[in-house]
Order: sequence, then structure tokens, then C-alpha cells
Amino acid sequence: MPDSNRSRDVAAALTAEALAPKILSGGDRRALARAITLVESGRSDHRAQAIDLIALLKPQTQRPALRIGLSGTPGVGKSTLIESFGLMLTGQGGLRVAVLAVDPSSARTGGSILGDKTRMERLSRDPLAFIRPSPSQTHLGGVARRTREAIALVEAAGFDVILIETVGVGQSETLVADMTDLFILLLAPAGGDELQGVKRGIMEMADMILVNKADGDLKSAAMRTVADYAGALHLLRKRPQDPEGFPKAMPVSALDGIGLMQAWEDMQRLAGWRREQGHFTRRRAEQDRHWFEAEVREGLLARLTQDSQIRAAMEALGGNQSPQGRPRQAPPPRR
Ligand SMILES: Nc1nc2c(ncn2[C@@H]2O[C@H](COP(=O)(O)OP(=O)(O)O)[C@@H](O)[C@H]2O)c(=O)[nH]1
Ligand SMILES: [Mg+2]
Repeated sequence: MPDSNRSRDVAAALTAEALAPKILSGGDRRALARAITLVESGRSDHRAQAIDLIALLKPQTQRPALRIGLSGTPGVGKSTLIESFGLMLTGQGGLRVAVLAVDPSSARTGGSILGDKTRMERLSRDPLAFIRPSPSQTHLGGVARRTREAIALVEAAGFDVILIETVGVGQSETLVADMTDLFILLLAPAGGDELQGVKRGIMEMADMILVNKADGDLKSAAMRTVADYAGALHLLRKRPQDPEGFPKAMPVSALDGIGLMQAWEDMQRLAGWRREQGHFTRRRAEQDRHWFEAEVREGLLARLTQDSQIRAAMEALGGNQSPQGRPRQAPPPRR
């Protein structure tokens, strides 16, 4: 086949009309992967197709998946936990599980938090699972849109649970918490009796704190850490979206699979309660509004900076930078 034909075929395969039915059928992983490539692309023709695709899929998406955000510092055991937890859900629950990642650091390190395939080898071979490593990313604004669109795609493909992993870098936790139904903080057993320097803001976002590595020599340290955090959570202001007993801290071992079923039961209980009480849909509506406003703001700013007078004025004021020297971020939604 001549090259020009082939590239035309590839282009045809990437149109919204071609991809939408394949994604909705649920079984076409290649179409899903292609669609995610489309939403990640910086090309303007791809962007146009991505917008069309999301618009086609949204009204036909059967039911919401449970979106679970998982955050923790490198080495705490996120990949190991996602693999064990994911295999438990696909194996015992027969659920379809998608794994996405938000990694603002990958642009700097050139790596990717899910790039390390060896740790999720078994889950990536599971026909009920879909794993998408995070691409090299430049700025958080782009990451947010790409991740939200990837969520919409896997949801349209009928996945039951979407796990979104992030390293605790900068504002990535807030970002993930603002696009998920449940936000889980993964911690390691503490050596001393200090609270590992977890920021109060992060604690306030957590629906559950899982203290990992509660096995072998680390078990007693893990139990102490659970007790410390249970106490700390107790001191936080009560949130309307929590039933009795939440947010909670509990021990798990991703390596031995200990506590994972209990954690899943608690997540379901929490999500179920929030659904009954109307918190679930309210939170999603708030998140939609927040991201819509963020996009409008970004779009307006992009337009404004095309105006030479305004651009000159901004440059005179020090450019499009926040006082900390980071790109501006939209404020988080009210909770
Ligand atoms: N003892 C123990 N080690 C674990 C557990 N989970 C992960 N690890 C180890 O901790 C290290 C980091 O795990 P990894 O999943 O790559 O962490 P990530 O950087 O958060 O994704 C690896 O050597 C794992 O084998 C656990 O439950 N118990
Ligand atoms: Mg990892």
C-alpha cells in the first residue's frame, strides 16, 4: 500500500464517527487506545476530532463508572496496590477496570508513573483491565483536560471502575480529587510518631487513608500509623458528604493482598451512601461546573494574549505567571 493511502487510512480510523461505535461496543481496546491518543494530541485537527468524539459519546454513555483517585509518594506501593486491587476486582468481582495516571513530573523526568510495566504485568494481561500510562506532559492545565477526556472515553467504553493514580507532586492531588468520586491517600508505615508531613489540605481531601505494607516487620509500625491518622482524621471538620465512620484510615498490604477486600467494601459503602443521599451526583455536577469554568477562563486568557496591546501590558507586568512563578491554576471547586 502506498504511504499516502496508509496515512489516509490511519486518519480515517481516527475520526470521531469511526471511533464512537467501537468505543461504545466496549470490547475494542485498540479503538479506545486510539481515542485516548487523539485526546492527548496537540494537533488542532486531532483536537477537533476529540471534541466531536466526546460530544458523540457523552449522551450514549450508559452509566457512570466509579472513579477512584489514588495518591501517594513514590515507593509507597501505588503500582503494587493497583495491580492487586485491580486483579481482585476483575477476578472476584468480574468488574472491568481501567487505570489512568496523572503525572505532572513526567515532563521533567521523561518517565511515566505507569511506564514501569513490570509491576503491572499481570493486570495489563487481564482482558477485563485497560491500563493507560501517562504521556509526557507539559503543564497541569493540559493534563487536566486530557485526563477528564480519557475518563469520559473509558466510561463510554463501559468500564466499571476507573483508578487514577497520581504522585503527590504540586497540585496533582487536588486535580485528581476534583475529577474523581472517591479520593484515596496511600501512606507507608511511619518510622517515628510524626505524621509524615502530610499536608492538612491533602488530609481534608481524603475519603480513605490506606496505610500500606502492613505485613512482616512493618506490620506493627503500620498499625501505629493507622491509629495516628485515625486520630488526625477525627479532628478534622465533619464533611456533609461523609456517613458515620468516614473518612477512615485502615491497614493494607498490597503485596500480600491483606485488607484489600475490606477497603473495597468500604469504598462501595461510601459510594452507595453518597448516591442515596444525592452527594454523588451533586459532586459530579460541581466538578463539571468547575472544569467548564476553568476551560472558559483558559480560553479567554488564550484569546486575550493574542491581542498585541494586552500581551504587551501583561509582559510589562511580568507575563502570564502567578506570583510563585507557576502557571496560573483555576481555584478548586467548593466542597
Ligand atoms: N512489604 C511490602 N512492600 C510493598 C508493598 N507494596 C509495595 N511494596 C514494595 O514497595 C516498593 C515500591 O512499590 P511500588 O508499587 O513501585 O510503589 P509506587 O512508586 O508507589 O508505585 C516495591 O519494592 C514494592 O515491592 C506491601 O504491601 N508490602
Ligand atoms: Mg508506581
